[in-house]
Amino acid sequence: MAGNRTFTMIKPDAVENGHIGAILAKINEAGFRIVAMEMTALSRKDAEAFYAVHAERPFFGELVEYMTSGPIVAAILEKDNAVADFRTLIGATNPAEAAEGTIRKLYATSIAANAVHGSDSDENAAIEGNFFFAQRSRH
Ligand code: YYY
Ligand code: MG
Repeated sequence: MAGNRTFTMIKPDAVENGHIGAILAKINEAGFRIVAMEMTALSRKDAEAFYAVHAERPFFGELVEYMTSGPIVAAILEKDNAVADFRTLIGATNPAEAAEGTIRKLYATSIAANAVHGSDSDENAAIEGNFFFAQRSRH
């Protein structure tokens, strides 16, 4: 059903800092149902492919370094209006600008190490979910 799923990653800083449980609790409290979840790690090739849309941006190298620096948790989440509601729950990309109570405000350490990913459209939610949970031969 269109519009009821999004994709998230709990990023390496949040995993390293012990925030998996707290972040999953906030996700559940906000009314999202976890429909798939995996703790894994991104290879350089995975990270470059996942963030290919940012390949020409000045922060791309740092982003790939960071996203391959440790384990992550990938998950598909279900809720009405999932993409927009999840972006509200995580807050602005730069945690310094994120609203009080948002996941990035609470748990991010910097704009690069900003604790969580959230899809920006229904189309990308489907692509990103499939990247982790359909294409098992990615390595
Ligand atoms: O969707 P969102 O994660 O909020 O931000 P994007 O603009 O898609 O950038 C993806 C990712 O890149 C962001 O979560 C952190 C990193 N990044 C950065 O390190 N420095 C920037 N100026 C912008 C983004
Ligand atoms: Mg984005």
